[in-house]
Amino acid sequence: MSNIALPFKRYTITSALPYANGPLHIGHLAGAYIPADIYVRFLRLHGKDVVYVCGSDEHGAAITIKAKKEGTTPQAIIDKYHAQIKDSFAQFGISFDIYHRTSEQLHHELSQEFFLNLYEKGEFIEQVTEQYYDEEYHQFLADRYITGTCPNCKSEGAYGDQCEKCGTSLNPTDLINPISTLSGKPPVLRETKHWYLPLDKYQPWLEKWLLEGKKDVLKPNVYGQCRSWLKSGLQPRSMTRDLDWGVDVPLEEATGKKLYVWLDAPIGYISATKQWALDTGNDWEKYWKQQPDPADNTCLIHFIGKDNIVFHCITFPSILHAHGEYVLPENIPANEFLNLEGEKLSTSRNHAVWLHEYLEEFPDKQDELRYVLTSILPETSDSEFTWKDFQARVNNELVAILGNFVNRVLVLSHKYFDGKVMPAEGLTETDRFIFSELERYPQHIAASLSQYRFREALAQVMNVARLGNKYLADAEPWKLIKTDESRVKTVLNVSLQIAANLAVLAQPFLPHTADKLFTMLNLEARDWKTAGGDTLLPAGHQLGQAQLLFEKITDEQVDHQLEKLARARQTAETVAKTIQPLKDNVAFEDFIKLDIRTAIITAAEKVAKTKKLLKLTLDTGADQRIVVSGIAEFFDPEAIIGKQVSLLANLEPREIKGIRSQGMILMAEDADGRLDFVAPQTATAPGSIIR
Ligand code: B3M
Ligand code: ZN
Repeated sequence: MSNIALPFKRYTITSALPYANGPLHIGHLAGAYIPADIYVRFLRLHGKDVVYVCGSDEHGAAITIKAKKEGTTPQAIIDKYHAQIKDSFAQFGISFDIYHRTSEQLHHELSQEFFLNLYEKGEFIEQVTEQYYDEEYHQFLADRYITGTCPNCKSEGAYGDQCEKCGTSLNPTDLINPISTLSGKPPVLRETKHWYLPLDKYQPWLEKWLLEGKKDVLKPNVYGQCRSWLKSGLQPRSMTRDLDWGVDVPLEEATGKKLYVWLDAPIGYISATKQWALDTGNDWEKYWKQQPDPADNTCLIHFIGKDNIVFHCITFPSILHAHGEYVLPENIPANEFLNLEGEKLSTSRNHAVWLHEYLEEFPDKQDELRYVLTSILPETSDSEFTWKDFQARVNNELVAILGNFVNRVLVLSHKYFDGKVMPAEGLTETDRFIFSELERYPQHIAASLSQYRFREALAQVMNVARLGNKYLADAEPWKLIKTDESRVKTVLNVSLQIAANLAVLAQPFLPHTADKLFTMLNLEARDWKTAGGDTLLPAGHQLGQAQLLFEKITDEQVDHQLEKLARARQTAETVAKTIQPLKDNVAFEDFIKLDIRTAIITAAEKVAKTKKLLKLTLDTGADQRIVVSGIAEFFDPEAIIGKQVSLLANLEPREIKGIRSQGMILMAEDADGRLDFVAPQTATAPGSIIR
């Protein structure tokens, strides 16, 4: 019934390959996986020839850095996270035809073939440049392995590719006082040769293919980014790296060098397809290469998050174009970012909802998360997940509308007619209106989906459930049953047709729920073209048992999640504070200029009109002096009289709140900002020297 144009013979759908350096969180699902899965299920329901491929991205500095941090090998890291990621996807019903990995031999070979193909065509520019090298570790340093002072905001600890404080993107040579994170020593510049993809040469082609050809095809957020990249002019980009983890550059003179991870990762889509074809007896080339017969065409679509736009719209298409035999992506429907409780999702600060934890805490509630995430997908701009909103959407929409409707229809059918579908007779105008609405919806939903408007599509599915809820509430079969049984038969028949339509329409979005619904209705899963029908359940059909589709999310569950996030935030702050970067070295001559000695507090009082300051009188052995100290929040003046302290005695005297303060007492500050005195363990004569 839906007459949506799906003109291609074949569909190759990809979702970004997640780095196998950590578990998945809701931001991943909302970015590149839920939309793709909905789209793929929708295509399959139209009987289309689809392959949906993905896999773990197992190369690049992200993996080696993680391995180093955890004191293990890259191989151990990718094995651990590949398995965990694959399992999370499977549990959420992300219906890949294959979930591959880029460490596979087949992938290495195909990536090398691609490199050689371009190399032999003379596409690469070979260039020798100076790059940072760690002499102690005998290796060139990936951008992330070099830290230093940001030339822009002057903060310490900026990375060779970016300052995370001010967001400026950097080259390693921009850093002031660069340090290798491997040896902790300044790296040296060394010459090294690399192979560059001449993106500047492809610029005119990209302008035509992308800016002209895809103006009305790409989502505005994607098109805008591409235009600004092209406007600022493309530069050659190195496709090789001096690394020891990755795909070997297949040239003798490049021994020890690896392919740039962003060269091999998208080829991962192709190698995954190749493996799938081997496993299933298909021809992978049909899904990737241009075919002589124009009707024998393939539609390639990349689902990604916005941080990957340039690689999928500019770099990878340039590579495919330079190669010459491959199809180019039809569309790249990138999503923006999903935030969590008012903040950016952050793996390093553990501000995230991890999928493997969700699955433990909300067992069998995959569709609830799929539903909420689909409702708030960051399709055109960043969006936000909050646990309160999760609860509201589950309780007020899934439970109160969809679940409630389906449950009432089933229960009433069992109660009045032993679970048999009764004939619909004497249709009223309302009944006819319902049937015409049912007929209309599949096309509208399909139209939204084909334009990647997943939120809108799901909202319409819920409107079908709302329609059913209202119809049932208005008809009141539980009252009517006493007076007009034949009308009740019709009302329940109409309601059951709505429920059956819901089962068909819900499939792309809520696959687990749709399965349950089909079981309850004792119906085989139906493809999209059956949607809209008013006899999906023929009279006389025996229904299955009613079961609850959803249950309410409790306040306790929400509070628990919020507490968990708060705890994670606290821990992250503690870690951030505890691991203060070390200051620059000082010379011993400078250190001994400091006159630190013990003293005893002989008097203490609050400084008027301040919260933090105490005025202390100290016995230094040599004199009695006044020091103003910011410790009032932690110590009562009376309680500290007689305490030993360490005093920096030759600090330039300062006027604080009108009091002349002579020196500074030393305090230890823990991660929570709590202060404590630093003093000898035993009673020591005032004036003892500390060094
Ligand atoms: N692994 C980057 C990312 O996870 C990268 C995507 C590869 S897609 C070919 O954001
Ligand atoms: Zn900065």
